[in-house]
Amino acid sequence: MSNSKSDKLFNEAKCVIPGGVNSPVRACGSVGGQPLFIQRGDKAKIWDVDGNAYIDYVLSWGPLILGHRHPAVIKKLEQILESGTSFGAPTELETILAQLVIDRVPSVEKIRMVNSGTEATMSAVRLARGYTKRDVIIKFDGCYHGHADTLLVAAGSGVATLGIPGSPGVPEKVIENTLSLTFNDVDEFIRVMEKIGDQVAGVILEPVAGNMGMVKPVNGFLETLREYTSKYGAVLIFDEVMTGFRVAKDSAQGLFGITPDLSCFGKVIGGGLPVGAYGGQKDIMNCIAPEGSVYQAGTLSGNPLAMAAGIATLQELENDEVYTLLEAKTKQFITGLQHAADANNIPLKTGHVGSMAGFFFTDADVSNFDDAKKCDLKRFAKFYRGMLEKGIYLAPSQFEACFVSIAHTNEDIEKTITEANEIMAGL
Ligand code: HOZ
Repeated sequence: MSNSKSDKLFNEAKCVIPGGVNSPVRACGSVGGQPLFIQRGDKAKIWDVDGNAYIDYVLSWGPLILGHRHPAVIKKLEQILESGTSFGAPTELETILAQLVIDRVPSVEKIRMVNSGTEATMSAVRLARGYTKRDVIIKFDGCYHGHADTLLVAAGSGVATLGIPGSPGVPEKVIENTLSLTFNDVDEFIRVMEKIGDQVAGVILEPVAGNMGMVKPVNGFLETLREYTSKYGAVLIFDEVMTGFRVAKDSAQGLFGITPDLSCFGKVIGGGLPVGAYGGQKDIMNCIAPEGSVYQAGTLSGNPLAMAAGIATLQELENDEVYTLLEAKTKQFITGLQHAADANNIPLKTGHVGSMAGFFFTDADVSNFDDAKKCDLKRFAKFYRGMLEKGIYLAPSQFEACFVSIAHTNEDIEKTITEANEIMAGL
């Protein structure tokens, strides 16, 4: 039992917060540790309450693509703070952020701001159902779309980390219209669509899965989803909460050249403040109240501080060179990890898309949730703990992705690889 301030704060938190955390993976249960309580962050580093520094590859689970406390974000926040924190009435900031998204992502003609990725996907599913007047939603095993009842089926992220199939409290009746298929299984998808395609309201997926670890779409998978949803009049929903403005300036849909009907965003578009959004073609988006009758609302939706952080972040990402730089840094990080594993005869599969990366302790290819579950989770936990001791902060679950920011320096990444080499040697 350590005497660290983090452990003391965790024990206090457990008395008043379930599990001591406000989101389950943070409890670090699956990697056999206790959470660090964080005091501050700057650029690519965070410091815990005991004064230890860590190079951060979690970046608040993705939003901080510019690193911690980027001057442009802080300046914009300070400027907006002068005028107030929330009005529950429209401000120009909402239109500015909406326009920034629309300018970059051609499939989005109109967009509605909400407060989290969960709200975005939940609302997009409702919209797809309202628009098509159908009920069935198809998702994919290991994709996580937040914790709304309809989508909490064979989900990744925390649910996968805890090893539970779903959640008590989600009535069977509520999910009887949710079908979860195998990610990257083109034939299975075609078979299902040919059978029930005319009942399907929407097909939702993470175009690059990031909540079963990082898993890329195989050639033809996204194309087939597009073809068959169009054929049967179902709405194709890309959950770009994680990939949006991270894997490319025009997000995963731009990178892979697929145009979804609806897209969900979060993380990067909030620049570290709580934001979600869903958008798409005008004829679908116009079904939302008050223009249409599909209802969705929120007291803090479009909050000025959140809009400001998002605007500052997207403006910093305007230049294409930023993405080239992010990609180069991420490649350096992930190939370094691969070399460290190879040098120590540790089977490891690594990959990255833009500045989103992932690794699995296995010698087999990982293309779906079943593959991800078969990887060596014990080895992951040992690696995670070793890296943490060396000052490298990774997500405390194999079923999450790693993120790199523009603030990660060559020295940060070199240090990470050196430490990885040492830890791999002892695995
Ligand atoms: N499970 C989410 C990321 N994939 C959020 C985790 C957290 O915020 O603790």
